[in-house]
Parts: sequence; C-alpha cells; structure tokens
Amino acid sequence: GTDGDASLLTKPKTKSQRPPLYKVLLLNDDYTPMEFVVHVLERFFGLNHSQAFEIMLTVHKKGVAVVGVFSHEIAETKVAQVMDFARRHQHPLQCTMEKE
Ligand code: NFA
Repeated sequence: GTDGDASLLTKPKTKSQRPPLYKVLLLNDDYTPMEFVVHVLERFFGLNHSQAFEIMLTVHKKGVAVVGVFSHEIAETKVAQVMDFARRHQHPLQCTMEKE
C-alpha cells in the first residue's frame, strides 16, 4: 500500500497515476478567415507564424487538427479563450477538447 509495508491487508503497489492530458482541437469552417486562424494559433498557443500557418492549413484541408495537449484546466482555458475571441470577432471558429 501507500505506507510501503508488506502487510497482507494492504493492496499491492500500483504505478503512480499521471494526471490525464487533453487534446485541444480546432475545427474547420467555411467562413473564418485563414489569417484570423493563424493569429489565434500564434496568440493562444505560442506558435510561430510558420507553425501556425501549417496547422491552419491542416485544419482547412482535413477538417480538424490537434493544436496542443494540456492538463484539463489549461485545455479548458485555451478553449474558452479561443471561443470568446472568435465570438467577439463574429467568426464561427470552433475549438474543443478531448481526453487523450
Ligand atoms: N476554411 C476557412 C477558409 O477557407 C479557413 C479555416 C481554417 C477556418 C482553419 C477554420 C479553421 N476561409
């Protein structure tokens, strides 16, 4: 068990649990300008212009891409920031998260 003894009444040791990670996904749409998506990726995900452009094109061509992997709290914050920024600029850009 957690006390590290060898008692018959304690559970065997298990691997210590890492906190789960969450993928943040960006979804394609027909209306959000490409330059706006590039700006979002630079501003909220710390990507340089060329990395941001590359991921934007992946989303545009494939429909969806992972833009980062984070703890639950950080992922929720990124999704909320992107959704709020897109809404304020009246673009339909969608950002979501899923457990890795
Ligand atoms: N498909 C959008 C366009 O052609 C660009 C876009 C890329 C939107 C990635 C959302 C995500 N303007």
